Amino acid sequence: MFPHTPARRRAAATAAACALAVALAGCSGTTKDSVEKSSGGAQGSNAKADPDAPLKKNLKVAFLPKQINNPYEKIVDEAGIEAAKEYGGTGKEVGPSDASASSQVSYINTLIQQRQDAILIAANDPNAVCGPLKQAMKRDIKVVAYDSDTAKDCRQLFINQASSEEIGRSLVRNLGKQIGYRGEIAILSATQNATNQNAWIAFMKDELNKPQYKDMKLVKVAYGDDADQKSFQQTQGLLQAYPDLKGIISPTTVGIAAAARYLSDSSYRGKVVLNGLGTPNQMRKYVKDGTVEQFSLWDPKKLGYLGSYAAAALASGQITGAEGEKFTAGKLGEYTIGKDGEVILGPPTVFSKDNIDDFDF
Ligand code: RAM
Repeated sequence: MFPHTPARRRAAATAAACALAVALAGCSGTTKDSVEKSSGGAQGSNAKADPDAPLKKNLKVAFLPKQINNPYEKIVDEAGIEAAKEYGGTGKEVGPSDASASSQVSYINTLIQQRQDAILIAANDPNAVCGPLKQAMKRDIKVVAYDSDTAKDCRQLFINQASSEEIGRSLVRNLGKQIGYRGEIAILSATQNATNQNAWIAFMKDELNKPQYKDMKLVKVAYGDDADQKSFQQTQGLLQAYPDLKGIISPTTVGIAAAARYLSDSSYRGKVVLNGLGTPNQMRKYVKDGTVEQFSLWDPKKLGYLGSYAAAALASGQITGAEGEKFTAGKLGEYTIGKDGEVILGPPTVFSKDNIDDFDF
């Protein structure tokens, strides 16, 4: 049904390999300089870690989400603020109302002026936030990316919710199974610059190059900008433009909820498969009404909690961000810093009608 001539296959494979290389290097325009430090980002190799140092009291940590009105980011940040109370510090959340590339810059500048001990950022763009974040690190403000990374030399740690590779590949595997490995599919993403989205999409494309997906064709990557209305309209647009569409992967909680809302009220309900990343509370009704069979996510509360403790460990000198260093994240226990200052929370959970009522977030 979908001709895969050798030339087309080769071109597709090259494109996917490039996309993957970009994702692995930290995305769009990340330079060699930004990955030159083998461990721990900007300051990881200079300072010395003291694993026995106690967590400092009265630390001020600030969460800067992609956008303030994203329900997922809210859960993450609130959990991080709660964690700060646990270790005797103060947390807060500030941020823009849209997820555009440079919308976070002025917030970083204000947080520097306020002399926060640590800034935690879910970056809307890997590079646009780099100048001010480097300024922050120069002034000994620790920088932790979470959810969506910056270029590697613009932060000391990246708290990743799950392995980016596992997220990307598993979404394709899951959707493939659901549609019998056959037919046109589309991706409904967030913003075009989001590091996390682009890393996942690169792995999705790479997965799709495997022989078992030869009868599946990715026809379009659409961008809903993590805005509910735009994501809803993009879903409608996809279904109009590709009447044979068999499946949509939306690796964003905003996108998948808007797409599910569109599908549930349309003639496509139960015919077009929707999979991706969503919160159980936003997706519950669509699982119950048969619009969505399954989707995945991790526990966003744990992500915020882990990020908060990692920031405190950095600001207390327990860790510097170098590979191999360990720290204790309160009740979550011990974590080890991996390559390039990455700390991984754990594998994602798949939600379906069988388990969705066990979760409340
Ligand atoms: C949205 C955002 C966020 C992503 C989740 C899964 O809320 O795009 O960055 O991690 O979805």
